[in-house]
Amino acid sequence: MLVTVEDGRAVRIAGEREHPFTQGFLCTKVAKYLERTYHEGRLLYPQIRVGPKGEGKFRRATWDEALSLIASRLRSIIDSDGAEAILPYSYAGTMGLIQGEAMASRFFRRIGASLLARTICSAAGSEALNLVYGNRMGTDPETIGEAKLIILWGTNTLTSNPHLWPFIRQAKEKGATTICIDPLRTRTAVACDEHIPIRPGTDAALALGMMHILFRDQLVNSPYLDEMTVGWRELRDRVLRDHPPHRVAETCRLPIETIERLAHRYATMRPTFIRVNYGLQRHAGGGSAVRAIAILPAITGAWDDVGGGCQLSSSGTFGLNFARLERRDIPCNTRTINMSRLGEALTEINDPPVKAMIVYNTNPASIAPDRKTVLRGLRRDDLFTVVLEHFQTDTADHADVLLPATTQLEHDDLHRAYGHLYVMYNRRAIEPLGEALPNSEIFRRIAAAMKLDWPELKATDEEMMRDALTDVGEQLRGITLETLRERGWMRLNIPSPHLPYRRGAKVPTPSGKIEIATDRGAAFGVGRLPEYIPPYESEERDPHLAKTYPLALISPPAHSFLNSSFVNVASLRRAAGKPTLEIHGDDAKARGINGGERVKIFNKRGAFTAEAVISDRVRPGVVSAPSIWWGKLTDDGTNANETTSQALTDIGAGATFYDNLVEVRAAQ
Ligand SMILES: Nc1nc2c(c(=O)[nH]1)N[C@H]1C(S)=C(S)[C@@H](COP(=O)(O)OP(=O)(O)OC[C@H]3O[C@@H](n4cnc5c(=O)[nH]c(N)nc54)[C@H](O)[C@@H]3O)O[C@H]1N2
Ligand SMILES: Nc1nc2c(c(=O)[nH]1)N[C@H]1C(S)=C(S)[C@@H](COP(=O)(O)OP(=O)(O)OC[C@H]3O[C@@H](n4cnc5c(=O)[nH]c(N)nc54)[C@H](O)[C@@H]3O)O[C@H]1N2
Ligand SMILES: [Mo]
Repeated sequence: MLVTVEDGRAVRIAGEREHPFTQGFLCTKVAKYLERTYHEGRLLYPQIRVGPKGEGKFRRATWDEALSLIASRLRSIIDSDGAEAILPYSYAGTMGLIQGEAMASRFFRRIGASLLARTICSAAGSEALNLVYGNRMGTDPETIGEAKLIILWGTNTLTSNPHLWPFIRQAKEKGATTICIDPLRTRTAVACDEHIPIRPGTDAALALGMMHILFRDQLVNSPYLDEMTVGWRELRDRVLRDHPPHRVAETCRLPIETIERLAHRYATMRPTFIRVNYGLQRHAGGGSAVRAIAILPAITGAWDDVGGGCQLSSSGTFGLNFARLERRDIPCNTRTINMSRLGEALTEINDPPVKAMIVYNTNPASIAPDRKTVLRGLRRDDLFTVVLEHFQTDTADHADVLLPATTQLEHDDLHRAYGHLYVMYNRRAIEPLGEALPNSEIFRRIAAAMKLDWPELKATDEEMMRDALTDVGEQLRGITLETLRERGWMRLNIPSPHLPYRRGAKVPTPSGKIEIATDRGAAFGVGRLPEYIPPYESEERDPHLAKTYPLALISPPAHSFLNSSFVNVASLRRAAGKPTLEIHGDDAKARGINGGERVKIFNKRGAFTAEAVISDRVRPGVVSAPSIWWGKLTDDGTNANETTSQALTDIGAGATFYDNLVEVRAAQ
């Protein structure tokens, strides 16, 4: 990202043309980052709550007053309930290493706070990759122009990963076939040659059915399987027995021919690339789905080809020293709270109850599942909440102390990626607005106000950057803070193209092979072999529920929002319009719903309202509510997370946002 500054003010923002992956363009949202940075709603000084929680009334305070209030409240909670009653809550507002879990982690470890399991986004898929491959690596995205078949599986690439698209376009121009597997006919599906509208939560069945066909028709790559994998014969016997195409067709609600054709194309075209993404793992069996899909390229040996294989995340390629950055050596034998069950943590846990929560880089009052319970927790009078933010979000409305944080233009940071192979330096472009401070500095000051005297709590941002780059693997050789600062970004020191699982490569699992059948499954909460695990909220598992609430609600990222970030940016909110619910004509007619009408979407957890859009972009039985709206910026103060559940995925204990049955009716 290139920022032009005139007289201390950022006046222009653009993509870096030289960057091999992002190629000079910014996504729809970040292109508006200046509008966001200079937004009239920016928090410019510390504030202390004056009205009831949730109302959002604050008075201005000095940093000294705010910090000493925080220090004394945390001290008294530690004295009365123990430090475990303090909960950090953070996620992906910034993905910078320094403004993420660096000083924050050191601080919380030193006081002995509860640990947070950061599961809300990618845990199921990441852990599934760790199970099969021992790490999170995949196809070098810059090579996929070479692919002849590209499967976009559970990803709305043009919305959520637009920088991959130029490479897909390259492949298309050279004649590649593109297939999108998604219950919704997204803009990505429309741009592909074929769209397979799978029933939500059934992708593992489809992948296992494809394997059945590959083994049945002897389309597998036995030399690759023998050399690079363990357990493939066991898998073969299982899929031949349990996953015949007719059964899979019924599970996935797809024609048998679609499954046969998909499998045959997958086996006979080369190179084949699967972009599997996070949408499909937000279901009960989400981890198992990623596990099964990730095994497909091992069965055909697609990993051997430049442009072949599969990519969920590249984050494991980086090998940064997180242990040193976060000081994981500081002993901290405290309990772990799963962030995807925040509602439960704030309303049910009692050993000890959560008495203080420090929120940074996240907006849980909008983005966490089972919002009604989350809000009930946030409104507890005996909960002390500190929020570090750019804006007065739904969460900030519940803060006792609200602290102004710097944006990416106003602080320095280091970044890795999860979809490409470059380390990046985030150089500060402008001075912090108002009295805003970087998260790292805020935690340093809280530690100082609490009179904590550990040297690692005084480390500068630069020292922490050096920690992340110290004692690192070969892939970071030559990548120093100095070279990064000078160049802005550097490719990891890995071969180009990077072929992580080409024949002959050592796979970082205990066996050194791709683990197709493995006893390690048990440690991940699953069996030796990948299986299909039906959604919690499905006919298979709960027929009564499926009758009462017959529609599967998906609440995917809206094109103009980044989770709940940018919802308050006027130009982007205008582009998003208003909260909508896409519903198939048959489902609308059965309920007497007309397009443009206000509808109520509900289940036993809660309800929200939206404007009905009748559309064949959704299949019958599926509805879609582009998200994630700030409740306070909607007509009735609600959003789709009123209906989502705190149930967890099979692998990784991740959130199951799209495993969510609802009913819809015209709102009064
Ligand atoms: N514009 C925009 N871009 C974003 C984000 C954003 O909010 N806005 N968020 C960022 C973040 S944090 C993340 S994690 C990524 C997420 O981006 P993706 O990994 O692409 O995940 P989602 O957008 O959640 O879902 C992608 C698609 O999966 C489909 N899907 C849902 N359930 C199923 C299923 O059971 N099977 C299949 N095959 N498909 C299913 C949805 O309909 C959706 O079209 O995007 C990042 N990029
Ligand atoms: N229904 C539904 N819910 C979902 C999802 C979905 O698809 N559907 N997606 C889920 C996914 S994939 C994710 S990743 C989560 C994301 O949820 P979050 O991690 O909460 O992400 P955002 O909603 O973008 O909120 C980030 C907040 O951090 C703030 N922020 C940004 N930079 C900084 C900084 O440097 N310092 C401080 N202090 N604050 C900063 C922003 O202003 C913003 O309010 O949401 C999940 N929730
Ligand atoms: Mo995410």
